[in-house]
Amino acid sequence: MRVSLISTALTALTLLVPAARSQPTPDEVDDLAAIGLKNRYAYDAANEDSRSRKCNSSITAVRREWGSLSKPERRKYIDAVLCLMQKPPISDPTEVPGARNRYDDFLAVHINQTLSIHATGNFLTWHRYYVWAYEQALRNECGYDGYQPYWAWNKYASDPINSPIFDGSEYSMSGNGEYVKHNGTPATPWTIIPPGPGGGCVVTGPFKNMTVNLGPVNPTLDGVPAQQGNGLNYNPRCLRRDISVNASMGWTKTSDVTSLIEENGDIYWFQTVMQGEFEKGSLGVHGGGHFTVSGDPGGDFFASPGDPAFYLHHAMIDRVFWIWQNQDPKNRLDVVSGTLTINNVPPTRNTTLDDEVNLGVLAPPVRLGDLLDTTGGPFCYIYL
Ligand SMILES: [Cu+2]
Repeated sequence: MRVSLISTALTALTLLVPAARSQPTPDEVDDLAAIGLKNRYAYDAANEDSRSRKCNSSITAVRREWGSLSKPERRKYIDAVLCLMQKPPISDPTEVPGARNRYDDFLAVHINQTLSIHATGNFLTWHRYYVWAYEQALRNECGYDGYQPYWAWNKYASDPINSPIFDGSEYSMSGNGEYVKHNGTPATPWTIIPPGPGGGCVVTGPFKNMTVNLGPVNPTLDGVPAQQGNGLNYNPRCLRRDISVNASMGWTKTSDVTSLIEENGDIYWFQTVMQGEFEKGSLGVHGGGHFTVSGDPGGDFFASPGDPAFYLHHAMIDRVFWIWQNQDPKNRLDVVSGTLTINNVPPTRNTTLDDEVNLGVLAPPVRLGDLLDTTGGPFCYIYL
């Protein structure tokens, strides 16, 4: 008898969903996710040696959309992030003199590796592993019993400031920055995001007193200069945002997400369109999400994980990758494209499945090919 372990898990989980959880209206991205999950069950059922067989029903984690979490569930996640910001760092102080807490350890690794993890062959797997390591830290070091939530950009693209993620309530990831006049955000050499209603310090919600300690390296906000050196020195300042409906409507609408998934069957094009074709004026859903938040460090290519919304954004990036993979599991679970250097500058060899993905102090190195299946390798999670 072949019963999909994941579908058994899902049935069990559906029964456990608390009644208090609100159910957002499913959209076409959710439809593609559901089709993908069905495909994946069928694929697993037909393949005895499917890697997901180790990821059984009792341990499959389900990552959910922020707006579908109950308020107490949101608050548990927020409190775990605040807890991480209170724990001592484990980075080598000679390498990361500015790290003051465990949250900074994650930011430091991203700053350090920025030029070898974006527009490279490892972009999707590196960030998948990175978000997973963060989720592990929240759970193992801060007692969090949920999983990494994601920000379904498209559900709130028309009004991100009033979304449950950024509405500034105690159940949000904090609100917009205070209004400060500025000249807009130079997202790329080809695209300047017009100034929005923020630009200053975040003064509402759970992260209003947060101190950003590292970076910026490549700031995009007027009046916030890059720090001297490599971005890893101590540079305490407030969290700033300039939430932009221009960016969210520009690149993260439902049609932006569905076309990315449906019109790019090849991993090269999928990851290229996702990350943005800057010279064509496109930020892609990746850049679109980052510049919906903007500010400091959100608008800094290197230090963007210094804004705690980063992890919800990158969970959605990972979900879109997962949805894309599940449209054709037979052909999309062992794919890699790209080289070792950003946009292949300077030129380097092609990335391979046997390359190592390295997160420094955050997690042990793993073979890239083992990070391509969210229900195989070190991972055991799906998205609902
Ligand atoms: Cu990144």
